Amino acid sequence: TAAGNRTVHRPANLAARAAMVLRDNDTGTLVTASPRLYPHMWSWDAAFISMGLAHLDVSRAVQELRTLFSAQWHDGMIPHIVFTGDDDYFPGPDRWGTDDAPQRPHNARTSGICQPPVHAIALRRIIDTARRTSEADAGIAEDFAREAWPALRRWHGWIARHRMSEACGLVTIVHGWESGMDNSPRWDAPYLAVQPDADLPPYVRLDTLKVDDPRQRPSDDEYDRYLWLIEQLRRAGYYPDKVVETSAFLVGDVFVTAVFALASETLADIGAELDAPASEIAELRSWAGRARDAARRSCHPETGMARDYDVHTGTWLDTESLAAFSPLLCGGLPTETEQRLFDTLDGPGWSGHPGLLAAVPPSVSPHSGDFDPRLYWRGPQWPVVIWLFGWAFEQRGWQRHASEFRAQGVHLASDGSFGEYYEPFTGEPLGSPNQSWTAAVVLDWLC
Ligand code: 2M8
Repeated sequence: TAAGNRTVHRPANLAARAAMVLRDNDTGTLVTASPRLYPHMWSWDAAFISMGLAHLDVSRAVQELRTLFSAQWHDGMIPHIVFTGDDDYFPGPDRWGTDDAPQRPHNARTSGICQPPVHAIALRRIIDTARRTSEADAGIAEDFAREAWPALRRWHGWIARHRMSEACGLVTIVHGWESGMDNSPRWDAPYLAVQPDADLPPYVRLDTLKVDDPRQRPSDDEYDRYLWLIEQLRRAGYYPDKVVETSAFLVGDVFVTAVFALASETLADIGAELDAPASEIAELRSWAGRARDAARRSCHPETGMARDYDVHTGTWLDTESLAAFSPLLCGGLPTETEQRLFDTLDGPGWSGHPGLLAAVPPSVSPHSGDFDPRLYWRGPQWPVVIWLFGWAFEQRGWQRHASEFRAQGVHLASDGSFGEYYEPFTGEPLGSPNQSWTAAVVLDWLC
């Protein structure tokens, strides 16, 4: 069937196509983030991909996380990219220069930063899916949860130790890429302080060659800053404390903080089911509590919208991005503030904007001066972020919002192209087609 120019697939057909994307992008031990643009494993993509895979084959799903965790750094960090042999991506491992870092894993080449810690959430989802499927699948998932527990604890411990900022309590990031929302207007002000000098080694971008329209990607000026930060990280030898001391970009990220709170609580629940030591569970819950408090304290006193914090300038960053709703992921707000946030989210500046094809929030409010409906993290809708909010709503007992996000998310993706992101008014898929995490969350919505 077709709605206007847009093809619309029925659910069964859409699920079959999503499964095909995951199979096509599978190299055997990892599913690449997308076929051409991202031919490697990304940390938070892998988490979402694994829970999509759980609907096809639970053993394959746990293998995905196993591959990622086997590239964990000795200090506990889960790196943001695990490189495959393919060198068709920039910056690749040579540019990162992580081979010289003593903390790096010896069996894999990786980048030297991290991404939002959604992995415990994926594990939870895999266990729940497997338990619904069969006893045998439940056994596979639970055995893996026991196997993965130490790695996940060390990962959360790394964040708690090195990234919970004394200045604002939020989890800090040292590169916009660590937020997962690379060129979001959230980072415009902090990036002004990142001034590449003549020492920036020359480079050639590859990403802009792999999308239909390079204007859907960050600018060259932004890439200079991204690469300059890598130069600084490299010079700091990727030692976590030195990195935090020397990076020109140091920002408390309220979205990562809320994800960390939610994932730490989720991991603690998994630990309780596995009879993990009480002290380890309590430690996770205390990290969750600290992160939740910090997310709450970030909220603007009048609007209730959550904010990031620029540690170098000591300023709160007010940006009309989806991250402003982060406390809804982890809780901790007074009921009134929470209600106000929901009203804003449902209102005309967000999901309730009358022009949207699907009633789910865009990455930036269409009412914001920063909004660009076609530009990456500056306006398009991202199914994967919608999934995360929807899942959290379900956990928190907000079933109506959860099922609304699911139905509208499916509607957005029903053209079957599994775009990386979508133009919110027309539903045109943008960025990479056949993006694995889009296929994975659509599969999860449909199963
Ligand atoms: C995008 O980021 C990478 C850099 O990490 C890139 O632009 O090359 C982001 O959307 C990020 O959140 C995502 O994990 C990655 C792979 O899908 O692509």
